Amino acid sequence: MKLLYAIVHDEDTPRLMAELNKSGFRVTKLNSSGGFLRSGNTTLMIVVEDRQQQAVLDIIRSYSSARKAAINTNVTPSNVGGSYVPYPVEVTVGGATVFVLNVEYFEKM
Ligand code: 2BA
Repeated sequence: MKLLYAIVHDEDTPRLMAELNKSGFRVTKLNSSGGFLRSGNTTLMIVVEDRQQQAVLDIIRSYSSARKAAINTNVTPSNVGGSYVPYPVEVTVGGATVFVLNVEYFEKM
């Protein structure tokens, strides 16, 4: 069995969860936030049989979209007398970041 952690954009979550459920996959949703942007994202936990891994990845790929985000960093150029100047940096977030782990044991009590 495999445990997939999929970090996805909040806005993609409802549709993605609906599509996973529609295809018979169970999902646990965790509210998370990225260490770089410090803004909210969603981590989905999905446990499946090995043979189902590709189908889950295909669904995640289909319903996660990449987006641009901007973050302000403070820089101190020498020509502004040592004061901090906000400097916007644009990054591309996602579609999805997925980690796949082996599940040693699984039981529902
Ligand atoms: P964040 O950490 O908020 O990162 C958002 C986006 O900022 C990243 O998009 C990437 O484009 C950029 N970024 C992150 N760290 C950077 C750095 N040190 N220097 C320059 N740019 C940087 P994604 O790569 O698509 O990641 C989206 C979210 O997925 C991340 O949000 C984080 O929550 C998670 N993530 C990505 N890679 C991870 C990893 N190796 N381990 C754990 N979580 C990860």
